[in-house]
Amino acid sequence: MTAINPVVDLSVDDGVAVISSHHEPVNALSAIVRDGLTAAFEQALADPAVRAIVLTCAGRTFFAGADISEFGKPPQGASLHALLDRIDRAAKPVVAAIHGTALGGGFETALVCHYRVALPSAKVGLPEVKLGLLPGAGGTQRLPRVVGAAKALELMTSGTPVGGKQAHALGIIDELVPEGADLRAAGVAYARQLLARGAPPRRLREQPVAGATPELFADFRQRNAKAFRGFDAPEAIIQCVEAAASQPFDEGLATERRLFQQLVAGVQSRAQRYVFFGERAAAKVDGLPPGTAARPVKRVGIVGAGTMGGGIAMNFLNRGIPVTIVETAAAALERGTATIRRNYDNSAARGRISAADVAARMALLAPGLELERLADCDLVIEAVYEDMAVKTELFRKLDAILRPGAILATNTSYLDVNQIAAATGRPQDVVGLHFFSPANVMKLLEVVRGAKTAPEVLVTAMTLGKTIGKVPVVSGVCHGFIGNRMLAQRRIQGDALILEGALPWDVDRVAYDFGWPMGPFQMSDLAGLDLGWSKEKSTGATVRERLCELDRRGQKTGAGYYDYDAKRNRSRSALVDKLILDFAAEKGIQRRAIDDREILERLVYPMINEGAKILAEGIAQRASDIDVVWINGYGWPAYRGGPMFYADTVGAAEVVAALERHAPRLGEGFTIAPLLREVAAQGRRFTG
Ligand code: T1G
Repeated sequence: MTAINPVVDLSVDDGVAVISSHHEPVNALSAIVRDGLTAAFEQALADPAVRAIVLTCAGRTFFAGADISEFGKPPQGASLHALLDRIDRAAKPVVAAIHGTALGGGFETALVCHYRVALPSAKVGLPEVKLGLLPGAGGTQRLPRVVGAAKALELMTSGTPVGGKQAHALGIIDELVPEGADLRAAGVAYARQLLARGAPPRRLREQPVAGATPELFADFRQRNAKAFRGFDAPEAIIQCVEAAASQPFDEGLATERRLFQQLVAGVQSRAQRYVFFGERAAAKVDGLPPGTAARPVKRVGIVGAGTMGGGIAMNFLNRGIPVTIVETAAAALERGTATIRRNYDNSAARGRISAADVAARMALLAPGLELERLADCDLVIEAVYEDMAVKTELFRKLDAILRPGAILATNTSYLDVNQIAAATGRPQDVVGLHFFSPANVMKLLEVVRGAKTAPEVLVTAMTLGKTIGKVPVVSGVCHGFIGNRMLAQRRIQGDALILEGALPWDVDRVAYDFGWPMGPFQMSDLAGLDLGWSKEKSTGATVRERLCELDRRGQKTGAGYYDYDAKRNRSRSALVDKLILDFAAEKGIQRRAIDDREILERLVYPMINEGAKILAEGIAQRASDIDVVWINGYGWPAYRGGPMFYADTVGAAEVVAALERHAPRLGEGFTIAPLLREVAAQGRRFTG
């Protein structure tokens, strides 16, 4: 074994060379790896004793892609393109031996190798689209030549990897190596078989692209128009596959490179790369003693089997963690468990899970009517009615029932977690776990750190959040935590704008065009206008109250700010437009023409301002946490990076200037955050 450099080794044994990379943590194709591989291949290809080469990686995974942290910086080290071209044209067969996650440039490296073997547990994929990029090392030209145009389009525009077995079935992997077997040895054995039968290097560049018809591309664009809306990368990928089908291989490669360069230099990819690292940074909790260990969580308890409680329970059942769910009334309990069952049956009907999975998950669910059933739980999450008295009473009871060391969590979306914790004798074991509806789908989990929450309780919450497939983000205690506190600013401005001269349709159109899946008024109709509203206490003080009094409570009543047909398609309501004009007149508001720019600035900039306050107060650990919250919990378009990244895109000075311009209309008590002024004055950025 020769160490070519600190991260790449080369060994030769009886005619077969093994080139192996060991670059923690994921064998990213960083400059040092490319340098090592380039030198190793030169050596192996020049060595007459070598007749075949195996490329493999040590550690937890085959190459997980290009080194994302190198993008946007001056190029260093050997070129990946030159290396891959060298492997492609090699006169000796090269076998890739794959385990873990061969992604992006890592999978492209495997595709340029002439043969591929893998463990069934391996995953291969091209997730570049999630970084606002396209596979820029030949993937858009080689993958269609293996799986056909249609499948290649699907894999590259979704960015979703496929498992070893499916990759084998698709013809990507030539041989599956039994799980647990020595992959390196299996790779060498496969190379020897190739030599034994005199198999030549097999180059994908020589294969045709199957199934590439103009209809396919037109249909694909049309079918995905909604999903791809606003993103630049998907269209570029489609153009690359079209080039793969219509141009000679090297011209297709040139098309790929040109489009890649455009994307990598653009703000969208910069935003989405920032989000990639932001999501990883969010997992890190500042100020914890090093080596703080998580407590084991073998059984979870849920109090409340309503929409949130049921959704929360599914997250744990999906991961094989037993759940005891408790309700006060049998009917509510039956309704809750039936909803969970129905959700699973729907997933099975769509082929997402099997009937056996449904049975296994339901078998882990233990419904109950007494809190005492929770005594053996390691973690209990309450999802009961949002009322402080109800929550503190419940925590007092749980405190008496649960064993020492158990964690008590509240799913409140805005109440004071410290006050809830103070209702127990163990505030150090209390934490907020704020899930987002639908809780079994939404990725975001706000982990609310109370004043007395113990370090290991926080670590347990963060670790568990990742285990159940969430993006956990730490928030301090304040009204509405990070997300809802900023959302309130957008709601205030939306409500003001429709009185001053705009209408819900206009505000929602601007928000939609900005990239949100829907605007604030359509979202309110979806959530229900009567959240927190009571008929008895209603006084018609707001447009929203008046709509509820008219039984226009949102989609669920077929009418809210908009009218809805049976298919829930929305349309403008002349009645609502008139109600708003009358309401404004009643309040003596002189309506005026409001342009889209003002609407957008007043929806977004007060949120950024609130984000700056949240940062200054230490409620959020870092600006990227705020952005990760908004992208994973509130539909902020990923290609805009999040509110704080967007502030840096338009410039903090521009945000301050616009807020000063709109100040007379931003409402009483609105103040510009000192941190925002400071960042603007110093020409700094929030997001580094
Ligand atoms: N580059 C740089 N750092 C990376 C990295 C990468 N490709 N992948 C992971 N890391 C870091 C990550 O920041 C974290 O660091 C640590 O590794 C562990 O990651 C030319 C253009 C592989 C499935 O998009 O999806 O190739 O926080 O916490 O949950 O066409 O990482 O510890 O300091 O995520 O076990 C394409 C990205 C690149 C794959 C492992 N590749 N990575 O997940 O660990 S673009 C990707 C992942 C490209 C070519 C193009 C995941 C993972 P730290 P982790 P994990």
